Amino acid sequence: ASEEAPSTDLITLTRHVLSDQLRLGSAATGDLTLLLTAIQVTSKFIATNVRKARLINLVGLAGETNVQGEEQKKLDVLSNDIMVNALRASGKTAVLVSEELEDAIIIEEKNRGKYCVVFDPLDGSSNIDAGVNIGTIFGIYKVRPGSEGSIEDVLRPGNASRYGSSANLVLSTGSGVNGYTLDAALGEFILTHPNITIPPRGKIYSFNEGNAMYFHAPVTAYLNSIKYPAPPKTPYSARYIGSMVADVHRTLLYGGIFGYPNDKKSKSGKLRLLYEAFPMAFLTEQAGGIATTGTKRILDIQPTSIHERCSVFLGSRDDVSDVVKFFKEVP
Ligand code: AHM
Ligand code: MG
Repeated sequence: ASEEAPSTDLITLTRHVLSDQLRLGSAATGDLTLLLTAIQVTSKFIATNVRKARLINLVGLAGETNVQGEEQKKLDVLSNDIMVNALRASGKTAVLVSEELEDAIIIEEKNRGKYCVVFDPLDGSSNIDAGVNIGTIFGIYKVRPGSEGSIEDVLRPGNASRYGSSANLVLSTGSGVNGYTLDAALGEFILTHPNITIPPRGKIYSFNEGNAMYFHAPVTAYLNSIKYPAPPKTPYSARYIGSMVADVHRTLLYGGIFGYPNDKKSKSGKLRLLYEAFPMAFLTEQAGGIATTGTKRILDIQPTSIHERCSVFLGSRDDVSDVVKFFKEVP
């Protein structure tokens, strides 16, 4: 067997973002790099807490309080606190919107920077106890010129936001998508999946079909078309984890389609526009795919409130185009 010498030239996330900024010749102040450093630390901190919590759950019979006598916080609340504390302390943020918090946080003047961060601190939390992949989703906006930080800075179409990400850190700074894997020994995210590109067509569909009886006609017709195709075509495979971070991650790498449509019961769908649909739509488009509500490009939606929801179909160009066709043709 051939033995490869270990690489002595690691491309860490920080190095990669810095070189990207130099390459683009942007007036790099280092602010974005510092903000991303803070976000990386939160990802590591949240990841260790998720692992610890699994162990704590095993000894959970001892009671619901830890050794210090403090009540265990639910992991999603804990993750939210980790994000808020780190982002505020970074000095680079002006507005924070979290799935866990009813209201946006406007950062006080002494800590204020020029970025707004929208995030879902621990997406897929219904999967925590099963040890299934969960992760953080975030989007970063610059405050509008002259603004001191207000909700209006984040109530902007998704293409005004610049970056989005998730579990095995996947990041786009607006010129393609890169995947980084945490090297636990080094404590660094290492570039392992440069320039992720979604295959133009896949063989996988990812929907919660438990909602099928509520689906609108175009969605039902589309799903039937991939499950009962006219020969010689063969049916698609179903894969649905129920963690958007994991389902979208797979879709980016393998192709196919992920969908969480609105339906007769959930009139606006389930996923949140600002910190679920926008970041994932951004990553998808940057990787060469499409993200739509079925009738409209997700990144073009003008949000009107911070927690609003929207219908989502995203993934391979040809697969998502098929859904759009069904929306045009099926009444
Ligand atoms: P959450 O933010 O409360 O975890 O909900 C969002 C999650 C997504 O990760 C996932 O795509 C979806 O909800 C799954 O919903 P369902 O359980 O209805 O299939
Ligand atoms: Mg979520």
